[in-house]
Amino acid sequence: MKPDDKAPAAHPSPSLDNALHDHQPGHGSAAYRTSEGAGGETRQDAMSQKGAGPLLTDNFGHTIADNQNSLKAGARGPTLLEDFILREKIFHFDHERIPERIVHARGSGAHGVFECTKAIPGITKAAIFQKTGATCPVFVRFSTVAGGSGSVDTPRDVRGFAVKFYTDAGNWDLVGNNIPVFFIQDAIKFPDLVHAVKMEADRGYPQAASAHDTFWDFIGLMPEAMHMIMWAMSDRAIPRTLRNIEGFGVHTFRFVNDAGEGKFVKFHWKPVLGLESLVWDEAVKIAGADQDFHRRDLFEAIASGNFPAWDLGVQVFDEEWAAQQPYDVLDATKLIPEEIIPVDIVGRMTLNRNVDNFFAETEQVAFLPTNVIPGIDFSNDPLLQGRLFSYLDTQKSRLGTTNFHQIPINAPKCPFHNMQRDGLMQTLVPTGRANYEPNSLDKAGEDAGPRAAPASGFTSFTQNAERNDPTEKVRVRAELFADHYSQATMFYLSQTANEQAHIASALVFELSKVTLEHVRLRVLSRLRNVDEDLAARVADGLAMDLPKAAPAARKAVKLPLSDALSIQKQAMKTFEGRKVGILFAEGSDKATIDELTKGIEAEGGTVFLVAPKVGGIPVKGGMLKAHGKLEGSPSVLFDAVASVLMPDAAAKLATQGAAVQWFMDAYGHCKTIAHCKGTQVILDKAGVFPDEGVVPNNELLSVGPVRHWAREPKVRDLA
Ligand code: HDE
Repeated sequence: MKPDDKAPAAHPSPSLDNALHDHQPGHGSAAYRTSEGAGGETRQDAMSQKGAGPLLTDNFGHTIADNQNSLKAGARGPTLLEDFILREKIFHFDHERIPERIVHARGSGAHGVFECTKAIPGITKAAIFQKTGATCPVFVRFSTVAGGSGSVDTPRDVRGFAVKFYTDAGNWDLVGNNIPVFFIQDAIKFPDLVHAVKMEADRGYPQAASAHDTFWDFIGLMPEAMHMIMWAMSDRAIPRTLRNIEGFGVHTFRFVNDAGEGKFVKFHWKPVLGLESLVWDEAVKIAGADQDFHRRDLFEAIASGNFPAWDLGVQVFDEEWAAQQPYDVLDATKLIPEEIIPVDIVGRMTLNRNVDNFFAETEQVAFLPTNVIPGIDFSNDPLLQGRLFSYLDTQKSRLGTTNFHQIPINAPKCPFHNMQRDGLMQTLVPTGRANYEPNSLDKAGEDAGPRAAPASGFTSFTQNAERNDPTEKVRVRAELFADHYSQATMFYLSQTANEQAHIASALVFELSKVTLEHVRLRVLSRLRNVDEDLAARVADGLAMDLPKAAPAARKAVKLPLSDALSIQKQAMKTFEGRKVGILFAEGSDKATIDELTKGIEAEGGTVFLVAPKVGGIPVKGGMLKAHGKLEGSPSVLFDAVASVLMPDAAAKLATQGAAVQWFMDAYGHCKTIAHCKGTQVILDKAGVFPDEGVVPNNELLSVGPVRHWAREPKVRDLA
């Protein structure tokens, strides 16, 4: 507040000189002048009053003279209704939010490019796969499923992986997840699934969590969910970054070639940086340390030129092969192991540009599984079939108008013409009279508008590759849909022993949050059908007796195991895309820090310097500024840590909870800890014992930012 003794100025006084009162260029060209108004309010007024630069206007172009004060009847009087400037500003603000997505509300988006790296014209006529080297722009939105748009990034949850390809033949949206199977087989159960997992209807919690009664109640009653539950309880559901997740189209789709021949296809995205996940304790701590951990990571990686990339792979198979499998390829709770049908890489997607505006792009992007291009078609998967109705519908409710395709992020980048007209928020101005067809207006010299193209337009695949009797109208599931356990068992047994322990522990954690005992028992009875040892471990973790196994609708079959299902079996020992936190303090040796940094950066990693103070502290060899303060930069934010400390600084830090916790967590999360001799006093206090991942600083590069899973039984009791 301004002191009272200053006379209220009728006009802003430009003479004040503190740091605020400067002349700065505006976003465009006009400079503005900062001054103080009568009440001490900061005014930033344009230097030019003539509209030479960006003058502040209302939405109808009227220049605004005062953006600090509303119009009042006297200095202490009521605000006047005629203040159209105030009213418009608040009116617009009041309507800034649109309904958030009913699922996948929290998401992060980015632009990129897709390049076809292997043309497959014999298999599909899809424009984007005709020529090796062909490219098209893409927009990707990653998401969590259960939480609201303001929830955290690291809950245990499925991640959405939705890609919009802006091809020359129109938009193709591949709206998938980071898990190749789904909870349910039939779209009619989707609203029930989502109601069950979202916060409970009466109490409004828990937010972004599946560990509660209603979810597990539903799951226990849906044996078909068991395979998906194995994935959801595995480390796949707590990814380290969005750059380290796989993506899957989930459903069986169809490729159609020029000759009209159809093949079934499953789509896969393989992250170039490899798969990586968090440990549960780390995911929980990150939720507190940085709610936006994944969103920030993606944004920063792209902003710094470390563009994340994924290879697009396809598993192509025909109906004869499908007919011989012990499961139904139309059943979205089943996958095709890649050891059986290899994933053929046909393209690469690179995300190279952040959004300019989160709302306009990430929030307003509208994905539609019905967006396919000639050469790509649907199968009769009953889950996919339901999605074909749902998404168009939801966009109307979210974006409010059938013209949502005109929003720039949704519009195709190829020309589009039709006779659809008008509607709420129409922004196009079609000319002429040809808003119907057939017409013969061209005979009178007028524009007759566009016409259908039977040869190149989209035609639906008509052969009965599903071997189905379309004359029968039935509400049933196909026979093989009844095997709910074979693939759940295959997934569980394909994991490393440590990953199996993570799954068992996740089940114990989630079921421990379930208050209804009969729900826990029912889930245990289903787990017995997946794996007896798993069921016993979970029961033991809950201190419960094992119930009888649930009856299975169809006898399970023994399937070969698949290494591709395990994250740990595919771990990459690379610094690329990984972040190392280096702790230093007063007196630390700058040369050592510089050398570590150089080595990590040379291998494509990034370094984040952590210190007790950020403003620059004296070190041996000069001054050094940290990127983050110790208390705000816990080690959960890094893939590996190092420390360079003088003994006296280390002794002081050993009394600080934040410093001790830094190493305790890195150790507990099985990360590589590189350190100097001076650090030992903190390591001792943190209970860090030597092992192959606790090394001197000069061994950091050779050990790499891998997790040392052999350590885990020493730091936590897993189920
Ligand atoms: Fe979705 N899903 N879904 N879904 N889904 C939506 O569309 C729906 C399903 C997926 O980043 C909604 O625009 C039904 C499977 C992603 O904008 C809605 C069924 C898979 C996204 C909808 C499914 C997905 C959505 C909510 C069962 C993996 C986020 C807002 C038949 C293959 C897209 C919206 C984005 C979003 C319906 C099942 C993936 C309501 C009815 C299976 C990645 O339309």
